[in-house]
Amino acid sequence: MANKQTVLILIGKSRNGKTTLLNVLQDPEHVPKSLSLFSSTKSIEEKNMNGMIIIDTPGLCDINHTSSKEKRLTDNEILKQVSNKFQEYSDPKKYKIVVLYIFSINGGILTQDKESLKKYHEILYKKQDNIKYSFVLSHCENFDEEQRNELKQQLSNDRVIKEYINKHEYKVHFSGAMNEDYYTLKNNEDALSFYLEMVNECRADLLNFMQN
Ligand SMILES: Nc1nc2c(ncn2[C@@H]2O[C@H](COP(=O)(O)OP(=O)(O)OP(=O)(O)O)[C@@H](O)[C@H]2O)c(=O)[nH]1
Ligand SMILES: [Mg+2]
Repeated sequence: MANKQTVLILIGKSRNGKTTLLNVLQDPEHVPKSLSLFSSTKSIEEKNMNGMIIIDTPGLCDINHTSSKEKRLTDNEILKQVSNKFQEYSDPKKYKIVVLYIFSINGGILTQDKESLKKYHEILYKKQDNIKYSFVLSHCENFDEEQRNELKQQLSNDRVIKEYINKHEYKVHFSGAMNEDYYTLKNNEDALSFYLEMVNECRADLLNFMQN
């Protein structure tokens, strides 16, 4: 797939860590904003990272909050826009597409995740040489390689997820991010360097998957 431009599409349920992953890919030491209740990405955003196009999308299944100035898109509107973006980059001579479905291990994998996955899969899945799919488990900065392998095993044991992995060849990757709290811990030197090492390991593994 040499000389083709890589297009990364980040999808998943709201608050699962799509935007954080984008930021960590750009800067491994990025510290995300602290947790909030509502979705923050309101529209599709496209970034260029060293020639790679990264498309961040609003998450599905968020609650509609009226206090926000910007109206939230409905799930169907989001799916439509993501599908249009996918079509825009679908020329296999020019692009290779990497679709990353983000799960958060923070709250576990929910029914909403599986429902969202099914909807995205319907509009984004094509068995084509220039398109790859992977799940990413976010919030993994405090898991070493062995623990991540254990998580991967757990994920592949799920009846629904197993189908995607075995039949449609979805891969499994991990991501993590630094956190404000990590910097305020006492005697935190070792913990800090451990978290950063894990963030970097996950990031390197993902970049390798995307670029090859
Ligand atoms: N520690 C840690 N926190 C994370 C990670 N990913 C996300 N977070 C936290 O979760 C919050 C929500 O993550 P976002 O990246 O905004 O999630 P999103 O999927 O872009 O959310 P929407 O745009 O609302 O759909 C962040 O502000 C962080 O506080 C991670 O890998 N590690
Ligand atoms: Mg976001």
